[in-house]
Amino acid sequence: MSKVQEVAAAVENGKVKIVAGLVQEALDEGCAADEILNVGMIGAMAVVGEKFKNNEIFVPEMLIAARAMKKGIEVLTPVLKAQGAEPVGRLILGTVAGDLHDIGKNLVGMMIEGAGFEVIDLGVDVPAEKFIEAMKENPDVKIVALSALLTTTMPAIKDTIDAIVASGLRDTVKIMIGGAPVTQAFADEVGANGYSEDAASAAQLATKLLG
Ligand code: B1M
Repeated sequence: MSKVQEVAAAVENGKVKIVAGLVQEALDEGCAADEILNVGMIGAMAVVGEKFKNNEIFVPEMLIAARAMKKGIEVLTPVLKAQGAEPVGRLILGTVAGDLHDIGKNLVGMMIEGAGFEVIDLGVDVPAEKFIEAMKENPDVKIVALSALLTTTMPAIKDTIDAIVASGLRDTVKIMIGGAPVTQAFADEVGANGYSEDAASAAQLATKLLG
């Protein structure tokens, strides 16, 4: 098994403690950082996402794999930055105003990072104005991703989208939404560009929206 394959297997199987060491060994052996990222890590997370979608693994395994990937990315980030490798795109993510749930959002962020994006995570209980401020500060952002876990905070998704429209910035971004009570019908109703049910499909959707 090549070192890159070892990295992929370690990420897939959530071997948090050994991933950073394996990534370093792969770099020391002369493997290209982007190959380690794309084949070893993003590829592994795609497998994890598929397994999650097919109910072969569940949230804890996905969280551990995501954590393992983060450890590897910590080692790769300075190398990739030094090489000037650009992320595929930048995305603003947050849980909407009034809502403190962040476990799902964090998973979504990790999976989207795994798809090669740079994620600007605004956290939880994010008012519409803060999303707009972040869009103004980061004009190259192509996607805004809104999470809500409560039926009572779903209207904050609509309020956020309405505020983005009112700010005149709606045409500069695609907006994707999700969270347990959110549906495709709701996404259509509030004028979002896309909805996804889980973190794995959120990463696929972000890639599609960028296209
Ligand atoms: Co809360 N809570 N909670 N809670 N909580 C729920 C959501 C609830 C369903 C529990 C229940 O009653 N059965 C219920 C909501 C009912 C409703 O609105 N229909 C509820 C309630 C009522 C509340 C409070 C109001 C309770 C109270 O205080 N009386 C309160 C509200 C606080 C607030 O936000 N203002 C509250 C508080 C909390 C805690 C703080 C204790 C804690 C959150 C801790 C944290 O997040 N750091 C908490 C928790 C843990 C839950 C449950 C048990 C678990 C949520 C979770 O993390 N799931 C939840 C019950 C449940 O879901 N079974 C519940 C795991 C996570 C991986 O899944 O978040 O769904 P999920 O994310 C998924 C998808 O939804 C999707 O992908 C993720 C991964 O696959 N997804 C996206 C999420 N965001 C996405 C964005 C996308 C795309 C996909 O694109 C942008």
